[in-house]
Amino acid sequence: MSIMDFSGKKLLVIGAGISGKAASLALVKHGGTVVLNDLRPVDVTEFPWPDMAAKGVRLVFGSQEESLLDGVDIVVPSPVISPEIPIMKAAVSRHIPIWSEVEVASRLTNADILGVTGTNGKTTTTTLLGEIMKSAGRQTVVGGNIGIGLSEQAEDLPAGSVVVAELSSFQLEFTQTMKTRAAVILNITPDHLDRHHTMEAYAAAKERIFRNQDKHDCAVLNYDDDRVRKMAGDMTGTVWYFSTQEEVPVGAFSKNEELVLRMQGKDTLICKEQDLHLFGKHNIQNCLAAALMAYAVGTPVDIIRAVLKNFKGVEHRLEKVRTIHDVVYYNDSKATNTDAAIKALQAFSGHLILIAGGHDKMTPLDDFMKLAAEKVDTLILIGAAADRFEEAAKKAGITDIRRTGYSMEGAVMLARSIATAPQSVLLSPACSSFDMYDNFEQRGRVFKGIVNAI
Ligand code: UMA
Repeated sequence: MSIMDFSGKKLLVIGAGISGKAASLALVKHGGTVVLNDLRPVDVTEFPWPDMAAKGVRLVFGSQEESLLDGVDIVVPSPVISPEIPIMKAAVSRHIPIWSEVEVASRLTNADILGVTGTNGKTTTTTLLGEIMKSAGRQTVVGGNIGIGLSEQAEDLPAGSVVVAELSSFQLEFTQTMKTRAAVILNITPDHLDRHHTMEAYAAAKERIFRNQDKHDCAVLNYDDDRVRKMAGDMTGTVWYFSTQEEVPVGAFSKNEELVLRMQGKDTLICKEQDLHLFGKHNIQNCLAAALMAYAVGTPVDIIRAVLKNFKGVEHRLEKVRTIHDVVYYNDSKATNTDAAIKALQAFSGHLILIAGGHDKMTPLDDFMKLAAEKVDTLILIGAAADRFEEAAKKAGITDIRRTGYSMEGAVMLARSIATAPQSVLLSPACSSFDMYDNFEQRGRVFKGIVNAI
């Protein structure tokens, strides 16, 4: 696709966060007339890009009136903007096209887009794939839901380069023509149902990652996830699978602790599980997915293997922080839902002191607590969710439950006072962080700071 010229187009960008700012700057640079709007009275003196107005972006902060839509050709909502807020409903009734920021990015680049989505594992897979593509010598940028505006990364990249994009359901919901050269859905489990309402709608938003693919493009599906595997019937791209349970007909799988690529009936060893720094079944899935995506765009297995063997993981995802008296401390602050925390627990054989809790997303706790009852010796609860978590933990048969209120320091110090090898201390909250922190990154850094200060 050629790079779009937005001259003569009036665009309303809603939300002045990372994506709103990235989209606004990219759009003015490509000729658009842009209004950047935010409901909050954003303090422009604290704005990281105080020169936005100078670059031609008109800023309207503190209200979100429908009149902002007058004369607008395209609305670009930030991911968090729900289709149910009044201005979005008005845009629909006025038949104004709605493009997410990643759709804008796709219109401004000639690069191949490699898209990664799924409820969990996106960031690890995206980061790993980015590393493989760089190692393969391709001009590569990484962005999207990983915390980097995709449009500022992708714009004006030439053909032959690569955009590795972590894509959330929010971002995919408003894509139109975006075409991925290869894309993966890692898994789908309940999340963001406050926005999408049903699992079907949530899965449908994610499935849009494959929209517009042709047979030269590759759709990578998780064979072990029923909902994802069954999407094969809808695909217009070539389907490859990954599995940690079965030998797939075409794709990649793990068997006898080896990661194997299977193409046209021929098997090639990618690497052994013991060669990896990442651990846990979910991480094997992430490695298989990244390997397939890289292979889909012509990367030799030798390069994939070398990067997999070197990759040390991503901050806040089962990140090893420190060993104190043979007790290892892990930071898994990114586990903002029970499914992610379950994956962390599954990675350990047991002997855990688990620090959990935070802002309660009110998702069911039964499966999480059932597994915790098997793996966790002591459960330390923090934050707003503590009451409900304690009740569910007791119901699941966990007996050693402690609480330290809203104190992470209290939780770490308590863990330290009771932990002895072979136990490990794991922060995997199964909650978002907003009751105590700005985001999960801040929560993870606070945890690491306390552990490192011991
Ligand atoms: N706002 C309005 N009107 C409203 C609601 C919000 O104007 O009715 C404004 C807010 O005042 C705020 C802005 O919208 O200023 C925030 O927009 P945003 O939350 O979409 O923030 P961004 O900084 O653009 O971050 C987004 C993603 N955020 C979300 O999806 C919630 C980031 O993903 C992403 O990294 C970034 O774009 C760059 O692509 C974060 C995330 O939590 C990590 N993602 C979810 C997840 O992973 O579970 C989907």
